[in-house]
Amino acid sequence: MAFLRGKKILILGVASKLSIATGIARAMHREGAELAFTYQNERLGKRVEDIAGECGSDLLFPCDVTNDGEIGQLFQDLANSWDGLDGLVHCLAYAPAGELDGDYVDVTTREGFLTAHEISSYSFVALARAAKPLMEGRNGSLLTLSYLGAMRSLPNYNVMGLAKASLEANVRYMASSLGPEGTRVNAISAGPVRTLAASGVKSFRKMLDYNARNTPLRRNVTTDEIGNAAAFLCSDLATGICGEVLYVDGGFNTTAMGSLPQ
Ligand code: 0WE
Repeated sequence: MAFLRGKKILILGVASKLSIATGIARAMHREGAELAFTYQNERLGKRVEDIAGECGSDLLFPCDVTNDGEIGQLFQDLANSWDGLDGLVHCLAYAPAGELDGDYVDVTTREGFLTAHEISSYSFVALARAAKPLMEGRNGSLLTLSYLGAMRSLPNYNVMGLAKASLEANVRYMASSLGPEGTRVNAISAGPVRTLAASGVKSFRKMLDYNARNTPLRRNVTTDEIGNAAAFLCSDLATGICGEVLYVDGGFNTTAMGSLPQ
C-alpha cells in the first residue's frame, strides 16, 4: 500500500521495543514514511538507535521536553537533514510514581500535578510551535496518545487522568489554531498496553486482565494495531479528520458493563 510514501515524520517517545511509539514507527516505516526519532537521554539513546535502524533511519536527536533550548535545537537539527516535516507523533507522558499509587485526593501534590501536565500536555503545544515553520504549507499532521482515564475515573491513574483530559482539549485547540494552514491535529485513545512505563505501575497485570475480560473484542489491543491507526491518521487517507480523539481500545469505552463477573 505504502500510503505514507514521501512523508517525513518525527516520532517522540520510543523507549523500548514494547513502546507504543515503536509500534507506530514500524507501521509508518512499512507504509513508506521516512522517520526521525528523539530520545530523552543517553541511557535511552542506544535502544532508540536500534529501533530507528530497523526503520531505516539514522536521524536521532536528543530532546528533553522540559527544556525549551532542546526543543528549539531539535528542529534546527532536523532542518539540516529535512527541508520540511509532514508529521509529528507525540508519545510522551510522565507523572511522578507517587502520584499513580493510592487515593487521588490523598496522593496528589502541587509538584506532581505540575510535572504531569507539563510533560504530558504542555509539551505537545510547545513542540507544535517549534515545528510550525517546518510544517507550513505541507498539509501535515500532529498526533498524540491519550487514554480513557481522561474521560472516566479509574483507580491509581489519578493526576494522569487530568493531564490526559488537558491533552485532549489541547488537541482541539491546536486543531483550531493550525487547521487554517492545513495542519491536522488528532489523538488516539489507546487501550492499556504492557510497556516499560506500565511495568512501573502496581497491579498493571490485573488491570490488563480486567480490561481484556470486559472489552467487546475480549482481548487487549497490540502496538501494531495502534500503529496502523496512527499511520492512517497521519496519511492522506485521513485528510478529513481533525481535532478528533480516535479510540483504539477494542471497544472498551463503548460499554457500560463489558461482561458479568465470572
Ligand atoms: O498513560 C499511561 C501511563 C503513563 C505513565 C506511566 C508511568 C509509570 C512510571 C506516566 N507516568 C509514569 N510514571 C512513572 O514513574 N497509561 C495509559 C498506562 C497506565 O498507567 C496507569 C494505568 C494505565 C492504564 C497507572 C495507574 C492506573 C492505570
